[in-house]
Amino acid sequence: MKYQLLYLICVFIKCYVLADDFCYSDNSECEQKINRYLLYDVNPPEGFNLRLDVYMRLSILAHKMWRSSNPALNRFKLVLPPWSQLVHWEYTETPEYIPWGYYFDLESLKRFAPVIEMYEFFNEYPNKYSRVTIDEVYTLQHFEDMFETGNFEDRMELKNKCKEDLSFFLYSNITANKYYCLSYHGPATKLSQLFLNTTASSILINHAEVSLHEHFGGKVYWQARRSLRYSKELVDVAAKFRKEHLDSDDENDKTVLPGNWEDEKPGRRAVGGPYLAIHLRRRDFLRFRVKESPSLKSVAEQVSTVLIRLNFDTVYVATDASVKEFENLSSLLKKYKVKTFTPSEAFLSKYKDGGAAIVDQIICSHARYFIGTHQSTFTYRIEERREILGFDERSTFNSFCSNGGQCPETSVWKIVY
Ligand code: GFB
Repeated sequence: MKYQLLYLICVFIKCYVLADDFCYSDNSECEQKINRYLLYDVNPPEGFNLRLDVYMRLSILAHKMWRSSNPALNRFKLVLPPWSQLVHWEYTETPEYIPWGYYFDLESLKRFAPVIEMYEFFNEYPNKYSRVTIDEVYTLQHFEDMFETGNFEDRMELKNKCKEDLSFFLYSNITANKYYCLSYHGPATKLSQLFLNTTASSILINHAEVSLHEHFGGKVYWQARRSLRYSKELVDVAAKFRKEHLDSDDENDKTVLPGNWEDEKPGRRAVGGPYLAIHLRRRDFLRFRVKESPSLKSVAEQVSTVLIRLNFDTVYVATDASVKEFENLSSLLKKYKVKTFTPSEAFLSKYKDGGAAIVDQIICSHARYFIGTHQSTFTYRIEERREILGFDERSTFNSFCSNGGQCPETSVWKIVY
């Protein structure tokens, strides 16, 4: 009797497993099985805000495929690579995988493109003994001859060998069936051509930063950017700081946005809080951009000039400078109120450096006037958010001048609806 029962259980399990391999049109669980997954990874040394730009390129690809009537394309989900071991952030030996939901409002992202977190992918995707096998991996690389020949036309070509060793993610439980090296020049949206003639259900694009924007600064770019809203928790932390230290809130500053980015309307009504905000990039910028980086004395002079012009006495400083440098700057500005966000230990243990960076960016984006660091993607993301909030562009696109008084020409990327 005991054995008969065991046999019946085995037959039931076998039938269940077999049935699971077939798709019935009215079976939604089954529908999930024919999902396709697009994963991507970025060159390890790239920083947080360039990675966000790469996300936008890939999310535009995912958005366009999602809207396509082609069944080979419209079932792709874009898998968000967790935040881990970024070179500019403090990190532990054992990788920590911070999900996007800690930093961004996933519901908002999902209104633009069908994105999922990596842990959701692990739950959905078939795996054996917790090992995931990705069907196809494409490692992108630049064409070697591009600069010699001056051929900047869109093109792609499979190569026998990659220029670098193949590596992807920091996961030890991910392997792949097929690896390809792909010399590539063109927008990320053209990658969809690769997905038409394959039945692979999971595809990883490695070195996704090689792919470009289709229309940088165009309407779809801005939709992707507008959907990339920060998480409510981080917005709340920044709002509390603004209220308590900067006398700033959305009602008075005229920076209230609708709950859904799709309902945002063009307009330049934002006034901003009564403070000047600066983003002062130091660390590696001091080493690699020696001539362009102003001394602290010069920064203090430039800040003071603007504060006098605005008739303000408060400056908010967002910076990656050392504590010593920050103290020096504060003492040079001792006539004024110098404010900065210092995260608590509890905050840092949950959100790490990335959370502190976002809070700084939010606070800078609400100031009446902003000065950033030329060619820092950290500054770009602040400028974009100020465009979304509806500031006069003259209060946004300003960069620090160098010691010699040379002031960089700040590119103005106005919002397009
Ligand atoms: O975002 P990010 O790559 O922009 O800056 P760039 C690197 C990191 O520095 C950020 C920290 O992720 C932050 O952790 N950081 C910079 C800041 N400024 C601030 C700030 O004001 N507040 C806080 N809390 N953190 C690129 C690099 O940096 O510059 C590239 O990604 C390269 O690797 C290039 O080094 C020269 O565009 O400024």
